Amino acid sequence: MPPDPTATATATATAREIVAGLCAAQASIAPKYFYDTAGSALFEQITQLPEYYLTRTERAIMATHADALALRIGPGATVIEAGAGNCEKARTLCATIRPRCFVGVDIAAAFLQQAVAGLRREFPSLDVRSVVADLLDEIVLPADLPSGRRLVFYPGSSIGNFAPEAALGLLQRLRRLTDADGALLIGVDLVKSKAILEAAYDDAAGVTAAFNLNVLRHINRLLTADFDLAHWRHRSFFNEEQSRIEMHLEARCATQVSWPTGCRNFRRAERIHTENSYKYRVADFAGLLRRAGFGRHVCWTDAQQWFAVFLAEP
Ligand code: AVI
Repeated sequence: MPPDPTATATATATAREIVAGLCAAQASIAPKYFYDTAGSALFEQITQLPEYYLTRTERAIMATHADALALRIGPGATVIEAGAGNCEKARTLCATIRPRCFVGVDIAAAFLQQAVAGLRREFPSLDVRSVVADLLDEIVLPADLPSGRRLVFYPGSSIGNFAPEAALGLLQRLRRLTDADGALLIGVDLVKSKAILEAAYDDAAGVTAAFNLNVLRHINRLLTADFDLAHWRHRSFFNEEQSRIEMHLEARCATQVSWPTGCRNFRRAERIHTENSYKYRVADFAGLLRRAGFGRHVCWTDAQQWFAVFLAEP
């Protein structure tokens, strides 16, 4: 079979983007490359770790305020989940607000198809759709979505993986998905003690370390590169000035990585920046929502004020 020109162009653009990151003075790998099959499974494990309070705290907040949410949204809405992943959180939300239609949006096509198929089986009367899209681009919804209220759902504090200006851009894109009387339901991790934050990103069982290191395996496949995982260690810390957890891979020794068109040498202790996870104060995130065009919101938090769920409306 002749090579598919679109797939070849995408692979070339991906390789170019990865090489640019590796060759920059401060080397970096974009966090989207964490999520190959192994990385997605490791992330699932992270969400169940005792140190990773985010997922269970968000779930508890949503359970506490389920009735208020159902009352505010009403039945028969269209739920649009950005970064739907395995649609696990959508299950609980759909059981709570009983929407007419669900649209899962994610960049990982195969994973998404599988997840929406599961949702269809569980909610046979729900009109379930899927849209394969990168949240960095404008999201184009199916033209034939039912009329009625739209609820855009962006859980898990994934907004924290964008720098504040990029987060604003994404919130503006999500605002464009809601219609005049639509709403956004979004989970946001809050600033808290350094010790709690740092433990959440460097757990005792080493799952976050395995998740971080796995990105090199994925890059080896995408770029036909030869990262030796034994030469790298997981590093993470809370950068208070920037209000973000930073994840890096640090060279244990002087090492070289090569790929078909080039190579880079790393000194011992040199780092590759792999992720930022911004932590917000409630007032600062509320300000971001206002700038994105959401004029009103309610904010629900847990008793410790570790995590916030905002329901924002234009
Ligand atoms: C997906 N995202 C919200 C996670 C976070 O907490 O920033 C990714 C993650 N990285 C390490 N642990 C979890």
